[in-house]
Amino acid sequence: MALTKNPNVLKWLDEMVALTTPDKIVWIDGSEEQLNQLKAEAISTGEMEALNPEKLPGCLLHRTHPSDVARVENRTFICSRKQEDAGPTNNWEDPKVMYEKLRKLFNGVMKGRTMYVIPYSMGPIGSPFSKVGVELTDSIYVVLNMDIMTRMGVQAFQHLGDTSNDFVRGLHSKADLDENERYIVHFPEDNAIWSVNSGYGGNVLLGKKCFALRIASYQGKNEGWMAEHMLILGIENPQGEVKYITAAFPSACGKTNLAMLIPPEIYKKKGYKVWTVGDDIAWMRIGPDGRLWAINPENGFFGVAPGTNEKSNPNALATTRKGTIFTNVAHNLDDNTVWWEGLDKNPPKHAVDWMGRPWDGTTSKEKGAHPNSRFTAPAINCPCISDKFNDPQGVPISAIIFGGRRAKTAPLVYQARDWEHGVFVGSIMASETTAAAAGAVGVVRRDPMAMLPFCGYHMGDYFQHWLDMGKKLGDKAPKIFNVNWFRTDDEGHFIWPGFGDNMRVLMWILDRCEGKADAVETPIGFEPKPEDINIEGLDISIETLKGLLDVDKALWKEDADAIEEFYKKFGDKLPKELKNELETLKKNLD
Ligand code: GTP
Ligand code: SPV
Ligand code: MN
Repeated sequence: MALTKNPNVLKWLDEMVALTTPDKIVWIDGSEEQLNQLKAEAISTGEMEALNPEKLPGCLLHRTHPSDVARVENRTFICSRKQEDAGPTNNWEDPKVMYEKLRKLFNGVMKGRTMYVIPYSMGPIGSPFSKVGVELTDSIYVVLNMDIMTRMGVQAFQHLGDTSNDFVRGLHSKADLDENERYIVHFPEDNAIWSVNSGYGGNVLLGKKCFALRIASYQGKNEGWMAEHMLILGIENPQGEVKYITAAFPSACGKTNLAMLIPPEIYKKKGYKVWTVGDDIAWMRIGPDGRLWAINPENGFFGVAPGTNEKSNPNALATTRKGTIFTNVAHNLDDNTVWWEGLDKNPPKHAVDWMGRPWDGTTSKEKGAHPNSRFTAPAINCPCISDKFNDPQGVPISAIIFGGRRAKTAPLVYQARDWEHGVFVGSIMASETTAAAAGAVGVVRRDPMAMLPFCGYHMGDYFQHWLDMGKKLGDKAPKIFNVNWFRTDDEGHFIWPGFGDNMRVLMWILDRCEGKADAVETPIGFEPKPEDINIEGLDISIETLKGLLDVDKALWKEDADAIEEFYKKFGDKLPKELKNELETLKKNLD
């Protein structure tokens, strides 16, 4: 029975049913009973495996097709009516042409299958920030993941109401998982997303990157707010005051880890605490007080498994100990648990690797888990979840941090001189590519604001939107910083210890926001004096820290040339403010 009377939903559903011709339609109400049924069904067909009920209660294992393990940026499209509106950084096709192509792929695709109708809210139900989506899918895996990642079920239809047309229409089918016919397509002007021939998270959990970033960034530009690829965390001082920070790092560059960090002993014993609001996406609006406020539109964490362990990120690990779905990790057959590279030093002997093949972790040279294997874990499991996680108003942001993986060039931390310079700093972000997207790993590419694969419109207009938001925020704007945890020495080892110790850098950042810390002016912005980063208890010297903060002018001149080249892409859509900032950088370097 239909869970809504909303005629806009019903009409669209009729059209999609006529196109895909499922045998059966199941409305997802979000009840425990229904979810248990679906879990049992997925287990009975082998789509999912139930894990050890004592060690990992309520946890499931799933493997995607080996050719379907990451986002596919070359098959991801922004189909705005005008090509210019998608801009030079997105794949584009005329919506008419694309709909026609996709209709062929979706035609009758659900014959013999069930269509699940998933209503969901991005953001807390009832929050002015929140938005509703409906995803139609033929995958139980998608339903169970959406349950963790969003506020899913009948409450979302209640939030939408009986007449509103403001919901994102998502259509997904695994089809045959044919990678040559795989398409992840966004129609921003239609509020629609069509995804076909994939079963991997970022391509099929349509509330996440497709809606909450690509469609939402477009909505945000039109409606005067921001959708960003950012974590949100709170730092509580010993007096109990909490200051909030957002940070944009590209995929697999440390957002989940920073969002859940454990303070080093020196801060812990003074009474500092860190609270997680979000680990991947922030929706930000200007509040009644004129400050920038952020919510996390998600309800769970779709985190990178490899490297997650008791030392690097104990909070993330604890979050995954119940009610979690593991995708493409190794299956330990001895005790029916999961394993991945970097979990511990005891890989299982009797195991199955991420491709489903028998695997002996004590002898095999191959990896047991895929480098982009993931956990889908409920946010409420997180030991450091913020008490503002469900707050409909979100949290006020004091600082915005950009960062990426740079072996050289970018120093440990620097501060932008002002908002306009900060937008420049975000726009010139570059990072080495990771396994989160299909393609070469370790290649440096420009990834403005970590949004290169996620901006749903022309990147030049996106820069302008950032500048416009800054004008509205005026002197209430958050301060902007850039960090790099990934500088390496001549042997390729990371110099900075990273993880929990990143808090030492955050403390300087907060002190700067409160006007409590000094800085030195460099050609690229303000940097801490080395003695203003607390390295007590670390075995790195002040000399090493100086090295980490060093601005190599020759490298930066090369970078300035590369930025100039990159900027050419945007033609007259490049805001003049950014052109001026580049000129200033060049002058400063001379
Ligand atoms: P997405 O979910 O893809 O958006 O990734 P993310 O930005 O949340 O990255 P995540 O925190 O999952 O980290 C990805 C990888 O970076 C993991 O292998 C981590 O171990 C590693 N990493 C995270 N923080 C640090 C750090 O401070 N230093 C070093 N050296 N590695 C880090
Ligand atoms: C990312 O790639 O940035 C992720 C994982 O957070 S995905 O959902 O696949 O986009
Ligand atoms: Mn991400």
